[in-house]
Amino acid sequence: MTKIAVIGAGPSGLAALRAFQSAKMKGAEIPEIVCFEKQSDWGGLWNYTWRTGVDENGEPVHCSMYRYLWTNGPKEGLEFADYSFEEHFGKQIASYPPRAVMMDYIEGRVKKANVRDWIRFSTVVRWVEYNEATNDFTVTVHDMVADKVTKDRFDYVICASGHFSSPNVPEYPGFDQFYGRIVHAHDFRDAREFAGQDVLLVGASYSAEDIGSQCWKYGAKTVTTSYRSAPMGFNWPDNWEEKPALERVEGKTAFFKDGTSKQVDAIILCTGYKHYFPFLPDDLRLKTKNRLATHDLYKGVVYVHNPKMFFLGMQDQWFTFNMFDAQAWYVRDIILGRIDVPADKQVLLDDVAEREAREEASDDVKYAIKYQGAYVKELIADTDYPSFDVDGACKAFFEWKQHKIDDIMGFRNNCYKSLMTGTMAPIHHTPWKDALDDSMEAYLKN
Ligand code: FAD
Ligand code: NA7
Repeated sequence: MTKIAVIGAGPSGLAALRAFQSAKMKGAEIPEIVCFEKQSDWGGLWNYTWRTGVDENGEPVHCSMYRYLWTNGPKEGLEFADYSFEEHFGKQIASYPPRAVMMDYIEGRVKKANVRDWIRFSTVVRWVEYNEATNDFTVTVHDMVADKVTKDRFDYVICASGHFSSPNVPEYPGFDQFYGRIVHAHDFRDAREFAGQDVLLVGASYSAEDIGSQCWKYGAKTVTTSYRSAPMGFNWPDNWEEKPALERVEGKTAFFKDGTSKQVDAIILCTGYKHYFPFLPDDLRLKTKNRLATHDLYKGVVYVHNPKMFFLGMQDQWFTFNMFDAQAWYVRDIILGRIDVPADKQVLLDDVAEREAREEASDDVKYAIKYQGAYVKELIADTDYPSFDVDGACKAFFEWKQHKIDDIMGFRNNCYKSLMTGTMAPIHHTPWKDALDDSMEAYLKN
């Protein structure tokens, strides 16, 4: 029997399990699937832990999420096409759910699909090897509970190990002498730690914006963000300042490229993440930047140097859950023999080159959103994943972008219409900046 190894039970890996389970429900014969997950539970980044550094097994902690995290885009853009928020919660809910609400939603679909038994939890994938002679893979895993290392053979490998977990950590002159805490966003957990402090965040993307906003909301004295390329440029609160690139620190003083300086108590490096696959050898390891057209992936999922190896969710993300689904359904159909991958490697390489060139044709944000929307549509068209109004999702993203420009501390007070059920989300009962309780119970009181 054909065997498939899935690496990771985050939203992408779970999408793969759900894709096969849905084919089985419709009468298809499906391969044997074994999903390896190094954490003791599913949900990937959404599975919050207070831990930083290493986990209970001495493995790098996967979680990069923090307390009080609410989705940074409207939930209507990420909703599963086969499992709506309304189906899960029994009613429509507001548009920017906190992490715990999202985790419940992610779990709801896979509990319903009954695929938990397919997953081996607390099991770290240590190494994957391609066997030329037998055209299959040997996967070496470490079961942390039994403390046993075992090897098994698989016909296909689907890598869904995420790419926002291994921090990119630059060093600046003076860091080794700084009189305070220096932490990467990956290890940031509770904004209350910085209450009353002058906080400096290095970086100008989602983490800097949202962690800065958390610090502001939970009582930081001032927030300073420093950009390398371009400022975020929002209309920040009075105690928030944007500075150009950090150059060095001395004691508690941070010096910036424009010659200015500022006393800060703590530095949070919001400098992004690395695609990091310590379990993959040179011939299978994806090497790509965080971009919309990943390098070396035909249709964004098939590894061009070995088309029996797949990657899910490796793109930079406007679309998330429903894009991972589109990818998972597409990969499933390749494995089930419903979709052909061209045998000529040059065709695969040309596909990648075309995607890269098209991405690079414009750096306009709307273009990028439409680009990824077109990708989602392209994949969905070839499978039985329920089609949905992808253009409507793009429109929601455009509105979200405008809401942020209008009011960066208030954009989460807006609501959107579900593209899956057509129902309008209610306005949340409390403005985001005043809603200090991020529990599911508090959020669902609408
Ligand atoms: P992950 O969620 O990273 O899951 C990968 C899984 O693989 C993990 O469970 C991990 O333990 C497992 N794994 C890794 N290595 C191994 C190994 N060697 N062996 C076994 N298992 C392994 N998206 C949104 O849609 N909305 C948001 O608001 C949002 N906010 C975010 C906030 C932060 C701080 C971050 C970092 C990301 C955010 N995202 C958000 C994007 C996020 O990438 C996706 O929502 C989603 O979690 C990606 O799913 P994934 O399965 O691809 O990866
Ligand atoms: P991103 O979106 O990859 O952004 C990384 C930011 O860090 C970006 O502004 C970079 O600036 C900056 N950066 C990277 N390296 C450096 C160095 N060496 N010095 C200064 N600045 C640097 O990562 P995020 O963590 O913000 O977001 C990742 C995901 O988490 C995202 O999908 C969200 O949903 C949550 P650049 O623009 O390259 O000059």
